[in-house]
Amino acid sequence: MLQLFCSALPQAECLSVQPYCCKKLLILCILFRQYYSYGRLEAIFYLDGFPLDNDQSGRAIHIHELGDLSNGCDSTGGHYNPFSVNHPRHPGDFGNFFPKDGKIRKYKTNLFATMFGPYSIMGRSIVIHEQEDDMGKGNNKASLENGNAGKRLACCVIGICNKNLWEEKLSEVTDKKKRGLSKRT
Ligand SMILES: [Cu+2]
Ligand SMILES: [Zn+2]
Repeated sequence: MLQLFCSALPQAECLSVQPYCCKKLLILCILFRQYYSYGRLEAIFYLDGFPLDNDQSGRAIHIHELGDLSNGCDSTGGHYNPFSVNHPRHPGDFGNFFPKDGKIRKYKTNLFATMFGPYSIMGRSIVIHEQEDDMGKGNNKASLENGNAGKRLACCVIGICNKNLWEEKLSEVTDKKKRGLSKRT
């Protein structure tokens, strides 16, 4: 079993563009788990600090090609696209996330990305965008490349983590579900 962790500070550059969001978007924790190479990838999205007054806007999350933060989120390249297909069929096209009370708490399974073999996502990056992903329906070229999700708010490089983190975060995410607080899927 392999567990990966992605945690980072927000895009420094966007402080001037979206101060209300980036300044507070400090806790970014995305965990992955996959038991064996043909098993499906699971992920926990655990993010804090979205603006409370703008709760309705969806945020796109993707895996980008490069784990290079030398120029902040701008040096992470485009979507990780090992099979040269159109968006939103990239392995790291996770879709839209809708913060509640400034938080995203989401467990996803059956993801197409993998941690094993030549197409491993290890060492690549995750980017959280300012806007919603149009899921390839924007009728323009960018829609089929990146979903027109706008500015990069925050990003992190995917690396290996301590396995206790998974259990800790998962119980919180699934507890919320049981209490019916997480209605969006
Ligand atoms: Cu992206
Ligand atoms: Zn994509």
